Amino acid sequence: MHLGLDSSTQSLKGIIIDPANGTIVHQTSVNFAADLPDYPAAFSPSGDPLEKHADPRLWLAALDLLFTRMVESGAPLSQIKGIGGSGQQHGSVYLTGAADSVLANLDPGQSLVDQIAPVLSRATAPIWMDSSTGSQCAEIGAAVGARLQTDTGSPAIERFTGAQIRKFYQQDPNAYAATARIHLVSSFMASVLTGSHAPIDHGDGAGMNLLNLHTLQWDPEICAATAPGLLEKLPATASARSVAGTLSPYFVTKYGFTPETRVAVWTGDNPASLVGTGAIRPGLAVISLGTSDTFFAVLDPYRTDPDGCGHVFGNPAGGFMCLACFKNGSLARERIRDLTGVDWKFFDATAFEETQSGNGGRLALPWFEAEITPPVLVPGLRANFDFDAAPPAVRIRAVIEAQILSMRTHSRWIGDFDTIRVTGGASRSAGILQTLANVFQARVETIAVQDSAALGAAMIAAHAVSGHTFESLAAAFAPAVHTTAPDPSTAQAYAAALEAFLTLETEARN
Ligand code: XUL
Repeated sequence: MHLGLDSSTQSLKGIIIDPANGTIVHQTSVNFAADLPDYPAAFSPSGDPLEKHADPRLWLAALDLLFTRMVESGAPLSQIKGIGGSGQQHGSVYLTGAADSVLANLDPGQSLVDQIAPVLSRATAPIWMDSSTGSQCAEIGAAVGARLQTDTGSPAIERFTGAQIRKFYQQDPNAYAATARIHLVSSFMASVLTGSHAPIDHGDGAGMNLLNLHTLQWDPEICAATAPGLLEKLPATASARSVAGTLSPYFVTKYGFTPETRVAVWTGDNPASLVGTGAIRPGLAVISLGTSDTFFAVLDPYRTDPDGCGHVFGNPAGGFMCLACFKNGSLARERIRDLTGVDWKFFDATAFEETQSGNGGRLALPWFEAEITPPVLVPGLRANFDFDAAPPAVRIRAVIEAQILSMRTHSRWIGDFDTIRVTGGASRSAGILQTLANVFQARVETIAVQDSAALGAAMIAAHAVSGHTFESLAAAFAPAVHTTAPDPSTAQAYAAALEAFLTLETEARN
């Protein structure tokens, strides 16, 4: 059996798969807000609303809690051969030189938090929701020039780890100097599990503006332009198809894993979702409706986004994937549901039955937070009608259609697709699935598991540790279980809606 973990923005999820039988054996999760309210998952240490950090102790406490829950519910931890994982992308964890011996000698009698917190050289971890590094991006972009995008897959991006590291170096040079290792959330979690510094894979590593996609190594010139001595502080790079190490005795003693359990190199949540949705070959696009909404697909050879919003990441199965990320995803849907005061049944289905495709031209850009795609730093809802006076169903369709039309517009550089796999919490909504099919005029498929990042992480472990092929794993765990066909009679309404969307977006950005 193989365990996949997904350390995301709002939760830590675990899923155990049995590849021999093609079965999902166990699923558990820890919800950060409900279960660990003492450690904030997204806050601003300075009060700047563009700044978003997490308390890294959260991820450690969640790991102990998740395994405790798994033991309590009888999960077969002693039968796990391999553990894989994914992390929210771009977030970074800063450790002193003392981390090496602390990680190697974890005492099962104490918690992970108590032992690892003292070796954090930075108390907080900037995460992907952070948009506060505009000046650092300008500096890195000016120093490196156009090859930053062609070689790393993205121009200088606010939430990417390079700009975040530069900000830390500028604001707290002493703490930066005291930092011996900088990990991503993914490689940090793998390091805790193995008891030694784990590598960063090419999927998550490409979200740092530091990895040269031609050499698959850290780019020395770009690292030097980002912060002094950075190259020496980064872990090694590795393929997600390799093993990081064996499981630390801490977890063997405390939770009943066997000492032979091996830990695969972790990756980012989007690359893991690519695997978990079975989209590791060209031709199939994925829309992940999570805290962020993302649109991604394999593209080999890769191309970069001419508008400078999108990214290229490593595909855990080899080669590359292209991605567009929208920050106002499920949090915006939750805000609109709260504002309209409806229940999820109304939000997911009734609202779409009570309104027409195209919503009579009414659209609302839900930029409750600074947006990533397109880049918008001043938050706020932007509607082209009297939003507050409209009935709930009209307001809901206005937001969902704006989200989907934005995806349509800003994913064009990746390509046009006949079939799109949809995953994440909001893929339960019949109204959203039908609107996606109609806006893209594509077949929309869902798979049985909504947590495709955790599933993908388990599949990566089954591949890296036990040699199962990605094709056989996708056939067993990610077949399409439901298909929504596009309604061709809506194509004209959405062609008009796209024009209205572009007008509204252009006005809102000026
Ligand atoms: C991708 C991105 C988000 C996070 C969410 O570039 O920033 O999708 O990975 O966890």
